[in-house]
Amino acid sequence: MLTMRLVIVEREPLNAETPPDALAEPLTPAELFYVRNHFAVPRIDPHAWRLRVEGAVERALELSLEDVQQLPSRTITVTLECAGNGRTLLTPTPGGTPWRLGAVGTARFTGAPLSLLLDRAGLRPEAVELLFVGADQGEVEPGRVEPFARSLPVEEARGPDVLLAWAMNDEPLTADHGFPVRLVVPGWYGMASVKWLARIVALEQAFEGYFQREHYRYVQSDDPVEDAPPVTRARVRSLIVRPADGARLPLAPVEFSGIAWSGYGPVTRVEVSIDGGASWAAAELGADQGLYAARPWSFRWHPPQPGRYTVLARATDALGNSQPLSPQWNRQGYGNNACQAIQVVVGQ
Ligand code: MTE
Ligand code: MO
Repeated sequence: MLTMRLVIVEREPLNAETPPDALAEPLTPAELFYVRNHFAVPRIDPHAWRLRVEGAVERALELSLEDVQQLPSRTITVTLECAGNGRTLLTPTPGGTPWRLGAVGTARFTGAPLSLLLDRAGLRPEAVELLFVGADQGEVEPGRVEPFARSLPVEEARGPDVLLAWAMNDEPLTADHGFPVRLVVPGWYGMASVKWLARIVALEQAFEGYFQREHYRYVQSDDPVEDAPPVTRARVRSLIVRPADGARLPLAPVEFSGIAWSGYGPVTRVEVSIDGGASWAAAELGADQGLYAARPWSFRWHPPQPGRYTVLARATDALGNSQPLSPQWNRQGYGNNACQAIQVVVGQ
């Protein structure tokens, strides 16, 4: 058996992709699940760790890990994708972590619904956003040190599926994935799921931190960054997992397989093109692991003759969102959900 490893993109801080073969499995083991760290991983003593809930609330709270684990919990299978996944396929390639297509993974996350905690704290009507502050921090610009922190509008934060997760695939979170507790915001690109959660603050105004105002925005050309639309839910996307790009195949029936997901609703259709996008045929959808989990798909193909073929996959979700054939460029390189194209060579 092949020993799979993360595909390292940057060493310090660690940024690494899920290996392609691991994406063929319904769940990605934590050791193979992509890692996206902006700063050094904070070392947290679980006994000393406390989660504070404060700001525009009736009762500020301070919870130990045990307190969080004693709240009623839910387990949800969630596909998490980094908003920068596929950035290197944009031309010109924007700056930022040079992700190819492996900044995505699927895991079972267990934790307390955030809404429970918000009810206990008693959100005041003035609250407009919830801010989630990580225990990691660093210099974001010369002389400006900030933690990784992101906010959500109150309605989103109150959603029943937003979790304060303390387990991933039924094990405690690993250091890289946010031990001891992280936020998991199903359906949203990964940046919303703040790791190493330290504080939750109910805000009366929109948060203006670096990772909210100056990053995670779909900026076109010269728009001021802070006016550009924010990156939120994951755009519908499919990946071709097998065969691999560049594979040489015999002149015999072959099965293409992959996964498809959308942060806007269930995937309802995956189509495959073997002629570079001129014609499309429906793929078969595999087992449904829930609303937020990537859906496997497969497509059997009888190559008509030897040659080089460009194979594409295209997913559509219940809202009718579908993948574009060519990427939609933006300055920070987010949300590239263009159809993946692979080449296969069919021999005699
Ligand atoms: N939370 C903290 N505290 N620090 C971070 O750097 N990165 C975010 C998010 N939460 C980040 C964070 C981004 S951009 C992504 S894509 C996901 O975590 C990645 O989660 P993972 O490393 O568990 O795959
Ligand atoms: Mo990300």
